[in-house]
Amino acid sequence: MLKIWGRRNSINVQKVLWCCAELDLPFERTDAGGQFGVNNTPEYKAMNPNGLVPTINYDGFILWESHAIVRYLSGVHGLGTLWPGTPRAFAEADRWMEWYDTTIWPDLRPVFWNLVRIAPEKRNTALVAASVQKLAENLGIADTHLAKHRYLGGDQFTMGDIPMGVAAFRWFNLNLPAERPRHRHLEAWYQRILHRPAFQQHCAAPLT
Ligand SMILES: N[C@@H](CCC(=O)N[C@@H](CS)C(=O)NCC(=O)O)C(=O)O
Repeated sequence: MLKIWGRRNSINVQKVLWCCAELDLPFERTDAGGQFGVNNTPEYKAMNPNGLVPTINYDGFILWESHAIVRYLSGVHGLGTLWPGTPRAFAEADRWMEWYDTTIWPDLRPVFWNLVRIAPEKRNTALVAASVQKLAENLGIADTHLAKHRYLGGDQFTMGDIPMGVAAFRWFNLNLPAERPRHRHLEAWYQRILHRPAFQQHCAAPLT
């Protein structure tokens, strides 16, 4: 049985839960992180020395880092679907997982924290404004790509859509201080993502 540690409102845990639901893979989840604690106990840190969520134990194989987990589960259970079947197709999908980490999350993180988790009087509004501006520009790169492809990795849904799917949910649901630029192709892709039952089940709750 696959075991997952992590709270349901964590963006990184959601990637893994969504992946499992796409793969029809049963799992047992233990709340950890945030208000639940657990992640700083010696037992947890023996599994994941970072003290962060998510962590999985799949038949004795312990793994952390959400994208590594998504790639692993997709490779074991989704060859030819979530895990594209050729090295080139794999790279097409994988690129967007890397791009999320290097280009989107560094700006989305401060926007999310300031608008959702930090008290209004303590918010860094200048940082939010600058980060929103950079996000708007960078999301234009995905928009241009999606003008020619139904999904980020190509014509079918793959693991490459998972990190950007949870990021897009935040982008389109946060109460941003500026108007979003029109990204018609990104918006159409986001609608396709929103209609996936696995996404609705694990990733579409109000942001907390
Ligand atoms: N790169 C790691 C980042 C993990 C991470 O930062 N997790 C956050 C939640 S999104 C965490 O554990 N925060 C501490 C907590 O929840 O107590 C991954 O993708 O798994």
